[in-house]
Amino acid sequence: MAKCILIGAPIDAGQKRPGCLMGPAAYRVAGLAREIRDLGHGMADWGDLALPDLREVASANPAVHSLPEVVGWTEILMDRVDDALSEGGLPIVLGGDHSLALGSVAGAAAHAERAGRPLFLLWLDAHSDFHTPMTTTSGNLHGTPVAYIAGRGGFDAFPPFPAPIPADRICLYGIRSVDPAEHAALLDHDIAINDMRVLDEHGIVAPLRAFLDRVRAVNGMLHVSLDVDFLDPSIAPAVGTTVPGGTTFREAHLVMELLHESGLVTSLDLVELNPFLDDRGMTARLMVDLVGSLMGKKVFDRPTRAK
Ligand code: HAR
Ligand code: MN
Ligand code: MN
Ligand code: MN
Repeated sequence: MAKCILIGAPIDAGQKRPGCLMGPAAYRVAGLAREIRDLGHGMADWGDLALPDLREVASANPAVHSLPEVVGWTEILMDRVDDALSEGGLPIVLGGDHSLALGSVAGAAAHAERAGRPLFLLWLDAHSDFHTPMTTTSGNLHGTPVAYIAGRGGFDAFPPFPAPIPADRICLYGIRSVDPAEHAALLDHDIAINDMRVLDEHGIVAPLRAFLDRVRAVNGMLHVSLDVDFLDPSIAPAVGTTVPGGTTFREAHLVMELLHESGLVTSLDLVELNPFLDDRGMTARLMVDLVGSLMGKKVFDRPTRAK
């Protein structure tokens, strides 16, 4: 059984549409803690983090906004996720926009380095989030975490990433929106890109199994970053950056069930939920259900037969 630790990260600063800061509250209202407890896991809620005093940091790219805020969140999340892992917990970071992954994955990386274990990243998202603060044209830093995690340059204002994750330990899953600058940079990196074209052809299972096998082979730690827009907008409308053609209800649950069965997940982000855009809480509830599947909820629990 896992010891889950909820860490609220009410971050809006990584993009321009207000509302993501209500995400942690929506997950609590939708019953996330109860869902996890009812499955028999340990559960602690560390509450919502507060933004520390801001340092003045300058951006060389005038499009970038809210840089001091995002740097501040990165620093505090890095510390708290590392703390949660050091206590033997499974941190679940409740966003907040996807810029929170700059800090959560940095914290997981710091811990993995001390533990002497390789860290892998599964990025469940419509977007590749592979901009640097120098290449983004929207200036929205939620579009940059994968580049930071992979050790790309241009993040001078941020704490140095503890141990950049080699490209072959990163798996982008479900993507269907990539900007030209991201596309060019991805061609230079050996990141597994399972865009929807690949998933349509091979199905949702095989590419994920292949990645999980690689994690298991080296006793890796696995951080999963789940962006609401991984899901099709018809079932998950509460996100500012909807992209048609996302994963279905059943595909998303299957991904979570496979992750549970793997036993490999060591930390998790739930990002980009904007409750202001939701339809009677349906997206928040679906995200809670998906966490249920990730934590072992099954329709029918087959007892293992004695041989
Ligand atoms: N690539 C676009 C940009 O940089 C959109 C990024 C949207 N990112 C998220 N997270 N919603 O995946 O502005
Ligand atoms: Mn600490
Ligand atoms: Mn994202
Ligand atoms: Mn996205």
